[in-house]
Amino acid sequence: MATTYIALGSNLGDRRSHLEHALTRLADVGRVEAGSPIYETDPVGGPPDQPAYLNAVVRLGTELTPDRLLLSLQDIERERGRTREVRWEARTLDLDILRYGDLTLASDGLVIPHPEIRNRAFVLAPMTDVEPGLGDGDGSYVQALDELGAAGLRRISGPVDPAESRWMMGLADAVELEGEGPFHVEAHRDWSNSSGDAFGAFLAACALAAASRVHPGFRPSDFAYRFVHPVPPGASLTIDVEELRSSAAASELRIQVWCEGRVCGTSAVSLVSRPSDPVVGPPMPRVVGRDRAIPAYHLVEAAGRTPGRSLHSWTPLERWDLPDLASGSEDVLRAWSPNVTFGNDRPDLIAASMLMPIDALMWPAALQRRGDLPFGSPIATPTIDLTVRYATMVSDPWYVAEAKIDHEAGRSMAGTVRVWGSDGSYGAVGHSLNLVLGGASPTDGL
Ligand code: A4P
Ligand code: MG
Repeated sequence: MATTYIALGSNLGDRRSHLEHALTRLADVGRVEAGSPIYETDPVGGPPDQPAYLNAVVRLGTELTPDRLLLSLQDIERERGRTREVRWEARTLDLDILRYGDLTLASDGLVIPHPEIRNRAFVLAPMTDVEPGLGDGDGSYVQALDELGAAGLRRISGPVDPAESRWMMGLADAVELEGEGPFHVEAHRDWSNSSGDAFGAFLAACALAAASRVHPGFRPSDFAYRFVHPVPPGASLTIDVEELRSSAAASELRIQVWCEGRVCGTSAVSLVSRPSDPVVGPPMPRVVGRDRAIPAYHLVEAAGRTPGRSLHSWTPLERWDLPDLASGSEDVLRAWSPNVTFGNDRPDLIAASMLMPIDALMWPAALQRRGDLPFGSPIATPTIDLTVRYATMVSDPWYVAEAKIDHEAGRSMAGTVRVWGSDGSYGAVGHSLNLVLGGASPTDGL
């Protein structure tokens, strides 16, 4: 079985359905192992005034030879009415072989690796989402992407759920709120799981999205969240916002997230009309390169747990890097968190990018070190208390987050999370207090 990377592109007709068709059909051609989120991208080259593209990359395991694979891809293109008149003209569906194992090939009809990989951010970004460690003789693709820049790319979905050959919902879409409140949102299955992994981030993002709807021009300066009860996937949430104080410069809100007749989370948000004053924090820690990052769910699996769907959905959005945890010498987790806010400066997503290390990684890290909780036993976190102080959160391609376990005793664990921008500026500090139940079914005793 060869591991291949296939680029998907469309800028004509119902672009999303062309990509979805391709994903379904790729599952007939081989095994879809992973897939990037969908990006909307500015057209590169070709005739002027072309519509924007949708692009994605899929990792496909296949038994087909390169020539047969190309023929199969061209069949799929034709099923979507692909015609070829002018080079780089608008197209319903374009499927290119980027890599085929370690094969190098240059024949008349087929060049592998695809010669343009390094010149195209619309290929490099989704490709390194799927596999941050990829590169060639000229260096890593992550570095090539850093040099090229990611202007003109916008993420519009979550990554592929390989079990179902579909694109998962991105956090921004999952918490899209309508109207003026109370707000209603479905606990989307892509962002829910019984142990709460990334779900605290989802609820926090709901609260922050509600706050930003009430005061669109304002940004959060202080944020506190208490995750009180687990929420079943698919449940209907109602989000109430009460304004406690307001002026032209600032507002204070209390937010309650209701589920099935009871409050599952409460939040307090302070908003300001202009960015808060810079906070002087510690310098950004040394981190290893993104190309050596470890997906978050690998860590959870290593701790003997089954990662929930929402944790998978985070993984390709984030490139986790945990040098200190790996060595076991320090109670510190460090994570690259690039692109969570990519093309988008919504503070709810920025906050979610900070919640992740706490929510998803701190508990398994503690588990790994605590002999009293055996590997493989389910854990649940019935409460999470999180307070965040924002400094200057700017729109930035990526952030570095650091989560440090300050204290753990019995079933509770307290920690600090800090966030830096890629320029080294200090972004935010959060404190979290979690109650961890181990060895019980996630909903036992709640
Ligand atoms: N071919 C050679 N090597 C390969 C390979 N590794 N994979 C041959 C697939 N095909 C390969 O391709 C022309 C010929 O390339 C094929 O007959 C095949 O035998 P095509 O798909 O018929 O024509 P094309 O796509 O117009 O040309 P090309 O050179 O493949 O263009 P690209 O590289 O696909 O670029 N901007 C954005 N934002 N997003 C895009 O997806 N795509 C293009 C097209 C331009 N601008 C874009 C995007
Ligand atoms: Mg092509």
